[in-house]
Amino acid sequence: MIINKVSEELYSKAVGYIPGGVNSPVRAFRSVGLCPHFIKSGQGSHIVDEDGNDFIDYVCSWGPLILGHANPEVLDAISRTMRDGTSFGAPTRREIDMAELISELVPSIEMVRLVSSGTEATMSAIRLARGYTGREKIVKFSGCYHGHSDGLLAKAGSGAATFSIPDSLGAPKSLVEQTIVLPYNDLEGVRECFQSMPGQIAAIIVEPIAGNMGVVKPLAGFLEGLRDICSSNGSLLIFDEVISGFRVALGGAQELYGVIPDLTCLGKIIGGGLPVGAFGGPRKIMEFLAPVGGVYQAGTLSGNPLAVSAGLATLRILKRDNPYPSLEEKSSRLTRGLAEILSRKSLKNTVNRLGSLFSVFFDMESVTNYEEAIKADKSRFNTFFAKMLDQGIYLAPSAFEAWFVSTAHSDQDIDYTLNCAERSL
Ligand code: KE4
Repeated sequence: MIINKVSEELYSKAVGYIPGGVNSPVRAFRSVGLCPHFIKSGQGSHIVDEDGNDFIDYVCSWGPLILGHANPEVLDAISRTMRDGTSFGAPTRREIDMAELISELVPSIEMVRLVSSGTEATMSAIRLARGYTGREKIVKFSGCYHGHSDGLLAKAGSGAATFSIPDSLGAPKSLVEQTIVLPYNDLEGVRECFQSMPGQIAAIIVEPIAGNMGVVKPLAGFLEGLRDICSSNGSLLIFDEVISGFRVALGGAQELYGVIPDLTCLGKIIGGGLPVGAFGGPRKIMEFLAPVGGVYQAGTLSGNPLAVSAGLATLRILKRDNPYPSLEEKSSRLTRGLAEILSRKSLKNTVNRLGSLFSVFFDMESVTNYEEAIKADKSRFNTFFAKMLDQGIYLAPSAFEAWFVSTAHSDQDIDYTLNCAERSL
């Protein structure tokens, strides 16, 4: 039985100073109706909260920690860097190393601009696409979440979906009107949209593997179709690979599906747990950015030495060790086990997985878009979540998020998780 006493005390103090007691809404556990646990430390695949409860962690900071918590090589890179200072507001050698490595691992990225979050990356990529094409409209898909910039908070996934706030207060109507929201995996709908607005659409932004309505994979031909539609309409295809980048393959979803976007947005893993985002693409587009071109974008801590050293160390380890086959093996064993337990208990379910990224939908046979995802049995998820938490398994506190497996998750972790699922269901 998990004691949550200290966390409850901390939470009651936190809500006095921080809206909802958290610095990011989904952490508030509101969707699952529980008090959030204040985390004290993490090591490998485990986190420990302020009451001393130990959990196997499948949130992994919402994706960045593909190597697990406090990876020794990553910590070593940060500590070596910080001895020379933390930030200069000037170019550093390390930023070239990072740009070169990203470009090597994601060949469609000839040039890259580092920022401090995924939101900044997608917001800037959209502005760049508008500046490059001279057009204003953008297309996104319901259930996809691309961070919280005004124009992208239309039928967003993740926190917004969890709170079923399809559009956010405060996002100017004039701006959101420029955002067209279509159903994910509906290629015909995209075609019709472009036919109805010839020459007006600057870009499509898409999670090539959606991770913010639960995990939803592209149907065969969907990404290829988006590529063709953008190419024949002079619009840019933007892949938001903040989750999928370096997660599903070293080259991300674009390597896996062989579909090349015009711009790619990155985040999470490329910061190794510190704040880094990035967006990149061909030189002919990227050089529209200031100070070369007329699209302004900036950031005090963009390319921050500490954050870049953590990200560089992480990417170098992924390149050196190629953990993807073992991540695949561990994650498939976990999802097969979960599906088998659910089926044995004759609980209808579907598990959408790609590599070490997956989610479980209760009471659904298949989920290929947001409209289907929201039909999944949320209350059963919430009961499952609470019972797993009580046994020391820390899942994302929302049916609209993903499970993340790291290189630090052991076979024992997987076995124990399956035992807990057996008891929870
Ligand atoms: P950040 O600004 O939170 O670094 O990144 C925004 C973002 C952009 N694109 C995708 C595909 C994303 O998933 C995200 C952020 N993901 C959420 C949860 N899936 C972060 C968790 C949170 O909001 O606290």
